[in-house]
Amino acid sequence: MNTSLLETEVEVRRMSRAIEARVTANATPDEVAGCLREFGYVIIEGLAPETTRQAERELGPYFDRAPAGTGSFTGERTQRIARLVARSAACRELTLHPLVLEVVRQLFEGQCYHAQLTMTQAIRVLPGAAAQGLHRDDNVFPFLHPRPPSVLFGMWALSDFDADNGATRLIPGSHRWGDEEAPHQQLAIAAEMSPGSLLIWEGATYHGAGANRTSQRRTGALIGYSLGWLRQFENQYLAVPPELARTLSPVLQELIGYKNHGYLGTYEGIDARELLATPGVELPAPVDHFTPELETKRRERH
Ligand SMILES: O=C(O)CCC(=O)C(=O)O
Ligand SMILES: [Fe+2]
Repeated sequence: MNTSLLETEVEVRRMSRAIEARVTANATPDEVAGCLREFGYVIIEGLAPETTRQAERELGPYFDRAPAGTGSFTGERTQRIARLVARSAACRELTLHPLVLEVVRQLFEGQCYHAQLTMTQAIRVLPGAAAQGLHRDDNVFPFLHPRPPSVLFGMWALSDFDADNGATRLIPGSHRWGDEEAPHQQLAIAAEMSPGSLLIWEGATYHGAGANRTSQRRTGALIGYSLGWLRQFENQYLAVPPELARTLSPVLQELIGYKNHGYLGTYEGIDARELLATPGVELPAPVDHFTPELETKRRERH
């Protein structure tokens, strides 16, 4: 990007506070999905304050023991707790938030039969932490940009998020950029929000944790979803093994990935959720997975 273009963008960003992608908890899925399509991110204020309070309590003992990261990306003053589905009932509830699931469904429509959970990670940015580099989460895949959404990340605020304590920084609209554009820091805004609010960003939106220049800790629970046929960021079958998955709701079992995606992810040729229902299932009759229902969905895409 040349200098004058950059200046214009910075100016537009300064003026854009009024059109910030921020909605209240009673927003409809269409409104939330509309913000994500337009800006590449959205903040939903006050969506689940009680559940995030519970999550904060449940994760406390893990944060007490968790080491900080070991590189500039993971952050040497940043703690990360994985496997939130296994570790926190409140995080299981956040993962299944109906507004979020409907937004994810809408954004992935036509790209997969169903979405899956890709990563769960509570992140605490400690006082003195340096800013994380701005990046695109979907760069873990060999995709060229721009492209339709493949990953959506939700950051639930478990503490205040502000410009000084390490709130996630994002470049509005950068989900539309090609791969040649550079993510200049000056274009980023801080996603300021209070506990219980949710920031969602599209995997192609440039973002990163901010620097923490305060004496307070910034804590969030990151819960990410992806197209049902992509490799998951977090190995969900190890994170949530069958003994535990068996005790969860069918929707959560599906999200974790136990439900096959057509011919992908079967167990003994059948839907792996049957292994959860009937432990020790062996040599079942194989099932056709190009069902008329999935065929119709596939054709709709073309
Ligand atoms: O902690 C944050 O605000 C963002 C973290 C992030 O983007 C990441 O680790 O990929
Ligand atoms: Fe990220």
